[in-house]
Amino acid sequence: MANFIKYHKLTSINAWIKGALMNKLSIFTIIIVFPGYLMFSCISKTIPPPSASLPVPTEKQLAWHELEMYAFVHFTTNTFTDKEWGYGNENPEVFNPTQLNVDQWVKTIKDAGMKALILTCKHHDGFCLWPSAYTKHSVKSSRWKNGQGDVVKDVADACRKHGLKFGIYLSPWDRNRADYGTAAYVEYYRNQLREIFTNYGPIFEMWFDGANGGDGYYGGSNEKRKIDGSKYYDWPGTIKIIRDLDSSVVFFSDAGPDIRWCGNEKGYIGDTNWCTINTDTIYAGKPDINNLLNTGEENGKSWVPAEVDVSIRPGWFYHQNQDTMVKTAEELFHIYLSSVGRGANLLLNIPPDQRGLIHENDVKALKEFKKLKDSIFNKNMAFNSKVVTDSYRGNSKEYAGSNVTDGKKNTYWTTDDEIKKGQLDIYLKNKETIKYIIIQEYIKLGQRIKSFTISVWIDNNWMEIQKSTTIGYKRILKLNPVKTNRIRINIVDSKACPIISNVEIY
Ligand code: FUL
Repeated sequence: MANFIKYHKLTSINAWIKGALMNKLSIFTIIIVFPGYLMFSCISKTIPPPSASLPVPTEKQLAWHELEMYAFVHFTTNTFTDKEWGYGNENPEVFNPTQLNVDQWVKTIKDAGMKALILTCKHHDGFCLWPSAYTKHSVKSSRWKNGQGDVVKDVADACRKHGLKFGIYLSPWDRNRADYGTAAYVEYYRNQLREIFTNYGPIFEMWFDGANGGDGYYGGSNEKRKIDGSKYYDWPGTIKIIRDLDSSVVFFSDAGPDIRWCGNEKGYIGDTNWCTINTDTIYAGKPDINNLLNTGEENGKSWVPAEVDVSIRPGWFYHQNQDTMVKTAEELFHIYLSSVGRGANLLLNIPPDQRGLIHENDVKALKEFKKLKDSIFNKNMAFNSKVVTDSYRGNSKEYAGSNVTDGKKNTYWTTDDEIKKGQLDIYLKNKETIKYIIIQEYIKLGQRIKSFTISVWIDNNWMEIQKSTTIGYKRILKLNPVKTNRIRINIVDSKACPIISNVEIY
């Protein structure tokens, strides 16, 4: 009994202490912990990022977008025979550059602000710039270095030495081969790809040319041959062979699969340019698809961004009579705005001459182009500027407007999922004359914006000065120069909540 009383006294004392403690804890909880928790959770609440608006680029494609501008180099027997398309019967001995200096090519290209080089290892005439084990129709039968030279190796090495990426063009159409049009030729072509990818890689881009003209030498047959461009080369099989050798390469052709043609050779992509397209019905050389390639498709199922290929001269190969026809710095800058400035990449052809050098006139034009471009994009007036938006995702700073002027490519402004428009007002410190605006979507999560306008604050009013459609990886808008201290980007419509990672003003 004594034990019983003792036990109950003790338990009730314990209960009392516990109760008191609990009460204190409850009071403590109500006064301090709970509001603290609420405040903490408000501050630290992470709002999830928007989910991807499919399709999205692969890592390789993202890296490709960032290259923006690189050079094409067309060089073969045509350089010495003054032709654009060699017939295939050229004597390999004619290939004999007297002062070949690939360092001069690479330096010129790099100094112009380009990040890669794509070399025509074999053009339609079939002459190979490397000593292929599968044909005699190559540098090894030329007078250059007594047949001991290898242009592909020299260029690949020079690119690596100077920090440029190296890419290749290997014409599927071959006007020299007797077996062109048969299965044996496709095997020949694949063997050459194996050779190049094994000996000269890594290769950042492989350029498949859709041209299949018809007539040619074909080992002496001198006839017209037609192949079915959609089937003959079995592209999926060919591409698999290469991917197994080098998984880092991106493939260019009319239809992709990684990069698509822009639909013309004049140097422009559509003002509306979707990186997305439905590739199912497109194949290299298919007629009447140029307009589609030029704009892409808003609801395309695959991410296949466009590359704009154009030559600095009228021809793709060097011709002395075109020495005075080299595009001027202003023309090159216009091309830059119509390609890179519309979310495509620019592949600018710069053909070496018979000496094996990039001609002085081309070097001069490239230098002036670089100077002009640098003078225009000299000081980004928007850097670190205040940005006021009509809304931002979950009211979380992580997605606020200031992310577009912080100079970081992985931060962005975006809205709540259901909001498909938005306004970003960029406040400059002083009134400035503005001439260009650069806008970039955060394409990692897909291309979204369908239409937008630009307005400036003048005389206490917003004045609309530009109206356009897509933005994509990069949009550069040339403005009629205007003095203002406030610029409004108004996203009018978007496939999903808009996401902008960067805005620059010049
Ligand atoms: C075309 C070719 O026929 C031209 O000669 C040039 O190589 C150009 C880049 O592609 O299809």
